[in-house]
Amino acid sequence: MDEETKGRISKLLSHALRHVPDALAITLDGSGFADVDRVLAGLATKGFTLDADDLEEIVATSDKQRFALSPDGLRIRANQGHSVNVDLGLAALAPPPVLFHGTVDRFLDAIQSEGLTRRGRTHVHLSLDEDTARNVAGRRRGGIVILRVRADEMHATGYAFYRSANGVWLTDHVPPSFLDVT
Ligand code: HQG
Repeated sequence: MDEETKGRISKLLSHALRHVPDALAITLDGSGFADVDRVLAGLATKGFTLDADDLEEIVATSDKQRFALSPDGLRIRANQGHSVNVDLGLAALAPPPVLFHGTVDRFLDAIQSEGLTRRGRTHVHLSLDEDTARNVAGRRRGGIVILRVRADEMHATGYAFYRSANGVWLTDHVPPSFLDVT
């Protein structure tokens, strides 16, 4: 399978497993998993004929490790990024002292007044390093702004943090008092 095809399938999977399961005629269980057989059938209706081994390869080679298979290989889910309400079962963890969030200048006034909000996803997404944050912001139009999140102070104040299976840090809300523009 060529890289372009893999990329297109990966986009369809992200969309269905994070936001619109109906797009592939699949259902997600409470922890976000869909049956691999149903996912393959859904992809076939979009013109992508692949088998479970091909899907496993897409999961294994995904640049951001966006997906995970269940240990028995029969189910698949997105590791993060959901807007549909799923419980990924992540344990609350102490975060590193500082995390980063990449955004663009047109959002800055709103962020400085209300903080980082979930904006339709189940969590605010934070990056471990500045380069990753810059890449996230780079997908948007506008001047890139990198925000530094004083995660250790937030955690000490009682805010919960989670780390997804692909290393994205998640929290519910970052109030403006814990943010610095770099
Ligand atoms: C902004 C990638 C106005 C926020 C990465 C962002 C990530 C506000 C946008 C994943 C705001 C939300 C998520 C406020 C936040 N007022 N704007 N109060 N608070 N914003 O896409 O973090 O490549 O939901 O700065 O790995 O950009 O898809 O979040 O610009 O984990 O696998 O509102 O996307 O993953 O945008 O990116 P998103 P995000 P994938």
